[in-house]
Amino acid sequence: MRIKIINPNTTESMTAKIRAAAVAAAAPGTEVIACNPTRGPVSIESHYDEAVSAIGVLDEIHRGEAEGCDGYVIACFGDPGLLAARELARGPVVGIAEAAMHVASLVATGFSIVTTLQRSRIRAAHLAQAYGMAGFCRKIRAVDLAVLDLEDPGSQSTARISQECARAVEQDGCGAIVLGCAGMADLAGQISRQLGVPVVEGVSAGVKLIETLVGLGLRTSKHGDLDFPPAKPYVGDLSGFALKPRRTER
Ligand code: 5HY
Repeated sequence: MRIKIINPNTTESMTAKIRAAAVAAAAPGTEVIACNPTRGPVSIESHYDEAVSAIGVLDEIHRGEAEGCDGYVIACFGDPGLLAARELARGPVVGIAEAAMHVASLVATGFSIVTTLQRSRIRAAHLAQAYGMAGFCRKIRAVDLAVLDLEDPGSQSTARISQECARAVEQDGCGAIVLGCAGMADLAGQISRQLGVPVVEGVSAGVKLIETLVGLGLRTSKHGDLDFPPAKPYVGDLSGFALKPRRTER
């Protein structure tokens, strides 16, 4: 099975961290391709960053379809371009926010999310609502670090994240923690051991979900709104995104 993990931002050190988490989670026999777009924001911290980064995600899905990928993980906690990616892909696509929230809801009746910036809490709340996870989500906390601070060993980011997770366990009535950034993919094991609760990061959760879905023989439904997008001309710089007419495969 070949799974493509797409870091929607353009920071290669973060892609390397995501790749390591994905490879550690993958079963023997699963090939992991980890990539990031070559154009777009260095980190995703706003609706604007998400909208622009979705173009790079779709570029990578197009390439992945040509490379014969069986499934995809979108490795940014905003899950940018998720539904558009599902329209393009034959196999399953999961976002790490979606994956982590669903997995946490299976091992606890409630989870708290620990993310980077205060403003990201609102985007995470929208996603919890959209995924039907709001009832499981006890609280969304932020550590007031920019996404790229997680790449800087001098930022004390690991200590601040684990302290915030500890506060969540003490104060929120949650049984599990969801880490709210792909740049935290290396921290789940150590924080879980420190706190004695499940700590879910979405990259490994996403890889295991894709392995499960592909193993069950499930593909993205092409009946309804996730069918391949209608062919039409695109003009200007985006003309390369025009799709050719195709016979729908079901
Ligand atoms: C992420 N940003 O996982 C998100 C986190 C966020 O560049 N990778 C990013 O704050 O939305």
